[in-house]
Amino acid sequence: MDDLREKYLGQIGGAADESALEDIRIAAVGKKGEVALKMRELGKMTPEERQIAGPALNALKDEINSALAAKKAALADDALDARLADEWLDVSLPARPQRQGTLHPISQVTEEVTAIFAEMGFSVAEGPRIDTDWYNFDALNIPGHHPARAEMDTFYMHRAEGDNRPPHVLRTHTSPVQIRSMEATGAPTRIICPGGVYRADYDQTHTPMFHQVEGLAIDKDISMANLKWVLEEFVKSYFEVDGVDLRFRASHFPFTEPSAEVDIRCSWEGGTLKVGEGDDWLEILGSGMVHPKVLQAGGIDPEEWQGFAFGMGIDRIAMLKYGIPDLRAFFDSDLRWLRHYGFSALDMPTLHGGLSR
Ligand code: 2NM
Repeated sequence: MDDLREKYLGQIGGAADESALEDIRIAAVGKKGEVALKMRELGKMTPEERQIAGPALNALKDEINSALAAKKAALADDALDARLADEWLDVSLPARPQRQGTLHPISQVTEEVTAIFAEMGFSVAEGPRIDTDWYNFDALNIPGHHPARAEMDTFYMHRAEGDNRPPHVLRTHTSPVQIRSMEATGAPTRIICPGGVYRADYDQTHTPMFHQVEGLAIDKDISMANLKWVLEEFVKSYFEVDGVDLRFRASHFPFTEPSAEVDIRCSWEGGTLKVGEGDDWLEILGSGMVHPKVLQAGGIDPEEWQGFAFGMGIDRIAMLKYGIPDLRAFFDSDLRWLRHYGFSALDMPTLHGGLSR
């Protein structure tokens, strides 16, 4: 029995894996194993011999079974340790660099503006960048002879000889989207229209393609007072200040009556813009009450409805907020510039999360 114990405990100790252990179990304590064979020999013994050998064989069987279980657990532990050593992951490492690509400041500002107006119940409307001269001009009370057509430096689409379709232009503002939206949904309505617009102009402060956001609110009793409140809320949210003075200067646009240009109080001390303090004024947008003829062009009865509209340059307010000095750099696709002024694509602006972080 001592030989058996030594032999099997030795084999168990050296077993490399669970299947080797199973072979040892069958050979030692299986139904036809060596311990079972020895037990069969108990019948040939005298009662005195049997009284000693029987319990001793049972004890040996128990001992081998315990050793098998212990070795099985040890092998499982080793296997787990090996996996842990092999499959480790350092969760304290920094995330992979995610500034491979960045959000262009114009996209960032468009998202910010959209988030602010969404909070005030405005939804986003979009439309074609190539539109008819009717949607871009006539519907907005800018007739063919109107100087605004010439002033706008419009890009006209080429027309083949004999093409009788109405002339098409690259839209010079996003107002045609608002006419289309009036036609499609009628009144009441509250929309903003952000997007690219085109004018044949190129110098330090003008690019032939730039971005605008225009707003439109139409209801039974909308007034200039509503316009002032909405714009004040917008300016405070956008520039992330608690208070700001607005100055409404009488102006003229063909599509609004009355019309006003809006300045905000600011200071340029030390070369950086501070909104809401100081003695300077900064023009940021144009606005007014939508002209009855424009409502009519959009299929809305001006006897029943009225509304305000406004428009501003996205590129311009992006430059002001983020201290970008040269407009033309917006469209150069210079990777170094984009990395410097770009925003993380994962930080979508929300009012509760902070617009610009
Ligand atoms: C501006 C200034 C004032 C304007 C008007 C309209 C429409 F389509 F509703 F008539 N949209 N945007 C508007 C009014 C735009 O931009 C400086």
